[in-house]
Formats: sequence, C-alpha cells, structure tokens
Amino acid sequence: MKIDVLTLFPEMFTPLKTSIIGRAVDSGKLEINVIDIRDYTLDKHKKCDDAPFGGGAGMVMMPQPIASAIQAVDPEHNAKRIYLSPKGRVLNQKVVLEYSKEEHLLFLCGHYEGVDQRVIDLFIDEELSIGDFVLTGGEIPAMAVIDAVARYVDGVINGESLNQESFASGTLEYPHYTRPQEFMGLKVPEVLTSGNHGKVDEWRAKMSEEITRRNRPDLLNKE
Ligand code: 4GM
Repeated sequence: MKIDVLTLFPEMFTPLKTSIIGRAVDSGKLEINVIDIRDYTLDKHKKCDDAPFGGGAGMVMMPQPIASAIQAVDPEHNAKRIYLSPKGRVLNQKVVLEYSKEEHLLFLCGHYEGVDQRVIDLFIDEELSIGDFVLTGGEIPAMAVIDAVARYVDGVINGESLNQESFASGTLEYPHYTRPQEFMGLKVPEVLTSGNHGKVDEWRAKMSEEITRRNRPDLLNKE
C-alpha cells in the first residue's frame, strides 16, 4: 500500500519510522511519503497561511500550495484523498477496514483553523475525524489512521491478532497477564495457570462481557 501525507510539519511523522510500522516500511509492504506543503508555495516568503475572509480569529491554510502539492503527488487522482478534520465522518474499525482495501491513500493535514474550503471542494474525497475533540493539527489524527490501517496490510501483523481483537467480536478485550505469577501482592487469576483451556475461554468471555457492560454498554446491543 502507498500512503502520501501532506503537512506543514513533516518532522512530526518520525514516529512512523519505529516499531511495527517502521518494519513494514523497511520490508517494502508499506510505502509512506511525507510531503512538505511549503515546498509547493509560489510565494517568495513561502507563506502558506493567511487571515480568514469575513474576519475572526486564527489563520487559514491557503489553497495554492495544497492544490499544487496534491496535483504533484496524485496527478491522476488514483488515491483516496482524506482530510483530517473535527467536522468529518468519525473513524471506527469498520472505516479502517474499508481504507485498508485501497491501493493508495493520501492524507491532508490542516493546521490553525484548517484549510480554505475550496481545497476540500476541489480535491478531497472524504473528511475524517478521529473523535469529538480538537487538536492543533491533523498530523496526530493522520498518524492514528495510518497506524490503524497499516495493521491490515498483508504481513504487517499476525492475522490471528486481527480476528481476536476488540471490535471484531463486538466486545472489549479480557485482561491479559504475563510473568511473574505474583506482582506487588497481586496474583494472576488461577484459572489462567490451570491448563484448562475450556475454563480459560469461559473466564475470558465473562470478563469481556463485564468490561464491555461497564465501559461501553452501547457495543452490547449492536446487531
Ligand atoms: C479545525 C479544522 C482533526 C482543526 C481543520 C484535526 C482534530 C481532528 C483542524 C483542521 C484537528 C480530529 C486541525 N483536530 N478530531 N485539528 O480528527 O485540520
């Protein structure tokens, strides 16, 4: 899968060089190109934002540098072009799975008060939000989406982990334990060390239901 990210702050994407996503990039399963929007400005001072027409607080990202960057990176509009914004459709695991089937994704990250509306109208396929809160920029949301989508790219993680996880089953995950058997006075639940796999499965199902009822009752009455 190929992923292009357009941003005024390319250095914010260094975390994607580490861990599982870094390995996926190194092995060629994933290609991530971070593009500096400022490289595409025609302004002699490399200006990329300006005051909003109509007045009001904050700055708006100018359309020209963004339009030029998108046209340079995806001239034939092969990519699914996504703009991260608090106004967008809200991300969930179903949306992640949908994106994971695309060959080419392009993420546009806004800063300040966002981008000129004409960029969205002319060049963007979908506005996407990672939740009902506002950040200083779309970079962290873009990274969250890239991480979630990359997990579904073939060979990036073990397929069994994908089926086992929360949201595949409609309930939240049971608690996990590893060595030692006792830590700061707390013991691992005995059933997990009993060797009785039937009892382990039963206990995990019961714990999943309990934690879902407590934290996310809305998930239990779905479908
Ligand atoms: C306002 C308009 C996305 C702010 C456009 C971006 C939160 C999310 C920004 C923008 C963002 C989110 C930048 N904050 N909930 N801040 O996904 O791009």
